Amino acid sequence: MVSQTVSTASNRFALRRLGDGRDSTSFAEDVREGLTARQKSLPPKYFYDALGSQLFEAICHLPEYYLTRAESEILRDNADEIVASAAGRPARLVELGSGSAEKTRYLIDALLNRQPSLHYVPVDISRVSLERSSFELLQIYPRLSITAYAADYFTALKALAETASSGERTIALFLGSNIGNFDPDGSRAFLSELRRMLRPGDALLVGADLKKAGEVLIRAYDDALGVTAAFNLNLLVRMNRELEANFDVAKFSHRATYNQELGRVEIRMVSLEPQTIRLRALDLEVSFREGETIHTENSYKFDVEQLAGMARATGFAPERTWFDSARRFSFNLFAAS
Ligand code: AVJ
Repeated sequence: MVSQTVSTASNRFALRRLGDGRDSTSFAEDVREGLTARQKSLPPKYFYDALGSQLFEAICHLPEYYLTRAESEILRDNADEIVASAAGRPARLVELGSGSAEKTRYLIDALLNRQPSLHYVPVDISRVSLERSSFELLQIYPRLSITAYAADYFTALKALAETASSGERTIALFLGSNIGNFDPDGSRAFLSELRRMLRPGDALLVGADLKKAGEVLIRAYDDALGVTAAFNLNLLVRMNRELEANFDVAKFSHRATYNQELGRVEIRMVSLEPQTIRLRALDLEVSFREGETIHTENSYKFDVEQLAGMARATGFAPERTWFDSARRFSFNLFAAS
C-alpha cells in the first residue's frame, strides 16, 4: 500500500489487544492457583497494572537499581555498531516487554540514520504503557510507524509469527534483563518461540544482567526508599481492587534474597502474623501462617557463556556481546541461523 497521507501521529499508530492482554479472568484463575498451592506464588506479569508500571519506572531511577543505567550506557555508546551488526539492510524493530521504551530510542535513532523509515512493533502486558510510550515516540520521530500489541509474550509471538513482511529484516529486542524472569526451561521455550518468528538473517538483541556479589544484587531488589517493596506489595492492592480481597498491606513485608546456587534473586511477600484473607470474587479464603511467603518473582543472573549456550540451543548463533564500563550488564547479539 502506497501511503501519500499526511504523517500525523494517529495514522502511524495501531494497537492490537490480544487474548491475554489484560483480562481479569486469567488474573483470577492464576491467583486462585497460586494462593491455593502449598508454596504460594503469583506470576510477576501481574505487577504491571497502571500503578505497578509506574512503580517499575521509579525503580529504574533508584541508585541501587543499576540495571537500567548500565544498559542505557551500553546503548548510548554502541547503538550504531549494534544496529550495523544486527542488520545489513532495512529492518523492522520488534520489542518484547517495551515498557516506557526509553532505552529503545538509542536504537531507533541509529536505525533511522540508516533507513528512510522504521516500523516499530512493541509488545507489552500494559496497554497504558504502550499508548503512552507510542505517542511520545510518534511525536519525536516523524518517520516512525508503530503497531503495538497489548499481550503477554507467548500470545504476541504466536500472532507475530504471521506478520513478517517480505524482504524486510526483523531485529527483535528483549531489553532490561526481562529474560531473567524465566527459569531455564522457560527461557528455552521463549527463545524457541521467538526464533519461530524470525528468519535466517534476522537478529535478536538480549540485555541480560550478570552474576555478581549477592549484597549488590539484594540492594538492587530491596532499596532504601522502599520502592521495590511497594512494587511487590502492590499485588495485594491489585487483588483487593480486582478480586474484592481484603489484604491489609501493613501485615505483609517485602523480602529479597539471592539464591547463589540457582543464580537468581528471589522476591517474596511475607505474612507478618497468622491471618485469613477473603477473596470475594473468587469465593475463596486463604490462610497464612506467621512468616509464610508468597513467591512473586525470580530474577535470574547470567554469565555470557550461559547466554551463548541458551542461544545455540534455540536456533541462534551468538555473535557479539557489549558490556557497560563497570561490566555489570551484558548486551548480546544472537543471529537467527
Ligand atoms: C523487569 C523483570 C527485569 O527482574 O530486575 C525490578 C523486575 N523486580 N525490581 C528485574 C524487578 C523488582 C525486573 N525485570
